[in-house]
Amino acid sequence: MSPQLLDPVLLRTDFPELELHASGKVRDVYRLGSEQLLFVATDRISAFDYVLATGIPHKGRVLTQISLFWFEFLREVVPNHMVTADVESYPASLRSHTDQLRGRSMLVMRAEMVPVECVVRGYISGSAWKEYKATGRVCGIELPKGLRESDKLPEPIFTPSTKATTGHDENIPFEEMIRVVGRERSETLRDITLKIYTKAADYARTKGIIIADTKFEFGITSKGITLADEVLTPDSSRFWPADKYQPGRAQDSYDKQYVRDYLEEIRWNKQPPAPALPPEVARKTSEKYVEAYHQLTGHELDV
Ligand code: Q0Z
Repeated sequence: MSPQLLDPVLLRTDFPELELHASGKVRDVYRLGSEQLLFVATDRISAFDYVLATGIPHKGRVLTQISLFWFEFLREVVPNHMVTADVESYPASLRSHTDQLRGRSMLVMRAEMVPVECVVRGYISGSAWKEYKATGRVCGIELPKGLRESDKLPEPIFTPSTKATTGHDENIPFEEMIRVVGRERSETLRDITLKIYTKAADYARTKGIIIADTKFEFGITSKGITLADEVLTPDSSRFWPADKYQPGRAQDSYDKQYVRDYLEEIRWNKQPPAPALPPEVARKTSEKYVEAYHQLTGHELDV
């Protein structure tokens, strides 16, 4: 087998012998028998809802390693779907792909997914800020008057959402989640969501990172309610550098700010096709991801 020379940028996975289970903007999931899935994080990046033409070196590995860190950090609070990320112990059928899978993939238990996204917010931003400005509430939760954009909330709030037909998630009241998922299960999911967000956000804050909000996905497996999908990554969360935090405006993104600034600078009309990034923008963005991993975990990503 030919050795991998240098972590090449992976834009698309190509496993023609595997059945695709789901494919997202930046990652792909394949079926492995009936019980397991292979999750692969590519180096694709999205901005303003589109996948850009340029990959970000190491991004897939950084996101995978961040999820693995949190699975371990949270393992005593909630079971998770991870089986192994050790490519050498993957099934023999994946042997020919070992080099492209290393560091950026994991084998997981296939779960019966809960059809509601468990969103938790410690700060008011994005769609919640819009809803609050219009109604004073978010997902039916009354919030204090006079909040500014990006303010810390008096306590974290659970703001479930469902995939709307537009492709954008739609915030729903907790009562609507109860109709879809059932009361007892909804209450359990809400309680777990608030508990793991609080534990993770308290930890991240000690490392200089504000996790303003995040989205968890749960499934049901033989372990009961199981934390699935990616967890507390910059793609599923808003990470803000704590030393730049300034309520009253939108915050800079920890990871995507160079990309957004470039796309604004070239005045892309935010219609496809999405542009490519200059090498320096891709390189500086890559450095931000690698830095986020180091800042959060204290571990070096070998680059
Ligand atoms: C997660 C998604 C992605 C596109 C399905 N353990 C599980 N069992 C069954 N299904 C899933 C999981 Cl995590 C599952 N998604 C979300 C992930 C690309 C969509 F990488 N879809």
